Amino acid sequence: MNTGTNTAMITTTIIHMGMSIRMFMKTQRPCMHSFTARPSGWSRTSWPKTSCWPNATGAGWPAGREILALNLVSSPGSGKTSLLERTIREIGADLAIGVIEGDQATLNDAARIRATGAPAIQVNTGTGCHLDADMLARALDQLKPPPGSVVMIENVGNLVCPALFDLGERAKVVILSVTEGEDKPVKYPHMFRAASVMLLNKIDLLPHLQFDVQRCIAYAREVNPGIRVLQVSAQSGEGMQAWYDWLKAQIPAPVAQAQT
Ligand SMILES: Nc1nc2c(ncn2[C@@H]2O[C@H](COP(=O)(O)OP(=O)(O)OP(=O)(O)O)[C@@H](O)[C@H]2O)c(=O)[nH]1
Ligand SMILES: [Mg+2]
Repeated sequence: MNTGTNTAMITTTIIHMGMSIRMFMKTQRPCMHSFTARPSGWSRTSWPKTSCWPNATGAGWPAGREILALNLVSSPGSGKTSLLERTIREIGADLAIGVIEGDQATLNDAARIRATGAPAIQVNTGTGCHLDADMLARALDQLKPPPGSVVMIENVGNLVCPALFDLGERAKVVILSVTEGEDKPVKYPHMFRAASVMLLNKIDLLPHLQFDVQRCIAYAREVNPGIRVLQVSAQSGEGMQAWYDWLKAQIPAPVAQAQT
């Protein structure tokens, strides 16, 4: 084989390698992010003049900027957006709440939140199955939550990978609805272990289901003995006061006092 042939072979190999790497990068690209919507509605709540928010446990944007961020995680359809809609309608006058909505596609959930008067940014993850810190940082740049506000992050509906990503939130709140079966905490232990609170939603449906609430709670405590469990219905409003009490308790005293 002469030098010319060798050079041609090497060149062809390099071109193929380049194509393969590009193909790999394309197929491995985790998410297509698209950020939509203009936040509005922050002005309806008065803001504390001082901000004394302590650092959240997760290092990140929200903690550094004195924002209380909660990461709402669950399987699809457990009622995350319904819970947020009711929460904003019922206590949105006391707490400044902004929302970041994560879904693979559509602007539906951000539109539902905006209909309550709260600001919302929709993040579409394309093929991605969770929000990550980069997506969150970009969404926060658009949301521009003021110091002392609450940012609710509705993660992509999925009980697996959102458990593994720290978004700088104060806490993960896992929502499990009674239509999903009581064994979910032991089947998806990482999610229930990562969460500080489990909201057992759709309890208005219990009379129609074979769902053992006590067994479900025992399963949750088996994987996470410290998990707090609140039984709620985002539809009827039953049990929601306990959720509001927990939420307000996450707000440090100086800021809470400044808001009154
Ligand atoms: N009966 C009953 N239905 C509820 C309750 N909460 C939510 N739903 C219904 O459950 C369905 C899904 O609610 P969503 O709030 O869209 O659930 P989600 O978790 O935001 O869904 P994704 O964003 O798609 O993951 C809707 O039809 C709601 O009306 C509840 O407490 N009781
Ligand atoms: Mg939703």
